[in-house]
Order: sequence, then C-alpha cells, then structure tokens
Amino acid sequence: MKALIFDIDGTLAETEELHRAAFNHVFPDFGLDWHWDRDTYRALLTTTGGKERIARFARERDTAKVPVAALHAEKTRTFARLIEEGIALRPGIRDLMAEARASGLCLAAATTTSPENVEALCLAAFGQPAEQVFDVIAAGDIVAVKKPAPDVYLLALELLGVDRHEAVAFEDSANGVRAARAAGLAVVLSRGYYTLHEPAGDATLCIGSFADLGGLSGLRFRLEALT
Ligand code: XBP
Ligand code: MG
Repeated sequence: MKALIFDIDGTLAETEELHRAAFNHVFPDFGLDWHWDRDTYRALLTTTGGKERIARFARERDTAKVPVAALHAEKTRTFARLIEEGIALRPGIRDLMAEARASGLCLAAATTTSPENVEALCLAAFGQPAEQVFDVIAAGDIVAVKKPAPDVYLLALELLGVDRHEAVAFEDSANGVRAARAAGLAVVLSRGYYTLHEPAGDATLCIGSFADLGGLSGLRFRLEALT
C-alpha cells in the first residue's frame, strides 16, 4: 500500500450542514425565494457538485435564468467564512492520516468540492494549508465529469504516480463508492449524517466509524482477509 485517497465532504468532516447553510444564505441575494431544508438537501445530494445541484433545482422548479456560476462563487466565499469558525474531523480520521504519514504513505484528496473549500477545511481542521496536509489534491472542476464518474480518482492516481492496487479510497457516500470502484480502487465506506440511508453498494469495507478500522494495520489486515 502506497497511498490513501480521501473524499472530503462527509468523509473528512461533516461539512454538508455548512454547505447547506451557505447555499441558503446566498439565495436571497440572487432574488431567489429558495430554502433547502434537510430533507430537500438530502435528496439534492444525489447530484454531486454545488453548481450541478443549483442547476438541477432550478430545472426542477422551472426557474429560468439562475446565474449558477455567480451564485456558486458567492456560496463558496460564504462557506469559507462559516468553516473558519471551526469544524471537527470525523472520528479516526486525524489518527489514520497521521499514522499513514508517519509510515511514509502518500495522502491525496479526491473530491467534488472546489480546491478553495479543501483549503478552507484544512486550515480550519488541521491548522495547515491543504498542500501541507495532502501530497495531491484532485478537486472540483479540474475533471470534466464529477462523481459517480471515476475521473477524480483516476486523476488522483495519476498525480500520485501509483497503481490502483497500491491505494485505498475513503468515502461516505454511494456516489463516492461508485466513483472509487469505477477507478479500480478498494474503498472503505463509513456513512455519515446525510448518507446513513444509502446502500453500501460495492464498497470493499463498510464500517460504522473510521475509528473502528484499527489504524493502518487494521486496514491492511481487513483488506488481506478479503483476498
Ligand atoms: C460532495 C459534494 C459537494 C458539496 C458542495 O460530494 O457534492 O458538491 O456538497 O461543494 P463528494 P461545492 O463528497 O462525493 O465529493 O458547492 O463546492 O461543489
Ligand atoms: Mg463525500
């Protein structure tokens, strides 16, 4: 094993409530009377990517001329302000990443969200810029097609310079599992607040909490037991 590749939203931290708050905060500035409550947002999360999610809702509501890019840019600025106030990493994540680093493994991010949001989360949760937390960051619009397409994971593998058999992905969602598996990766799934209801799908391992993994040795042991 040479690298661990982490999804960001829902996997590193429960960020989706901050994303939802940021979306709701900016809608009135754009003349929209939209409000995404938790149930609405849960349904909308099946569409990955904030811009794609806005466009979907506009289509479903038959709302013409929504300035998706401008609205989303303002939402990104709002999210950065909100997360600055602090965010907790999900249990087990900090120790797993620290152990991987200490063991010489590379760390990568493979996410639908933007590089700006990865930076904001790293500063808030690790007190370090993203480039110090991760060796490789594959994020947002850098790929043409978002999860569940494999593109962002394939890009992470390419940038890491490792084979798909030499890395393991960490995910919280069915779309994320599909993306990682389509890239040929083993994937550890721990569902979060917005994904508890989702099927485990083709996840290699499905655990309640990343803290249950037993660290890197636990991960290696469990993966070997499957082969
Ligand atoms: C997460 C997402 C993201 C966030 C919002 O998917 O879909 O779109 O909800 O981020 P995943 P942006 O965890 O599977 O990568 O608004 O920056 O797109
Ligand atoms: Mg996620």
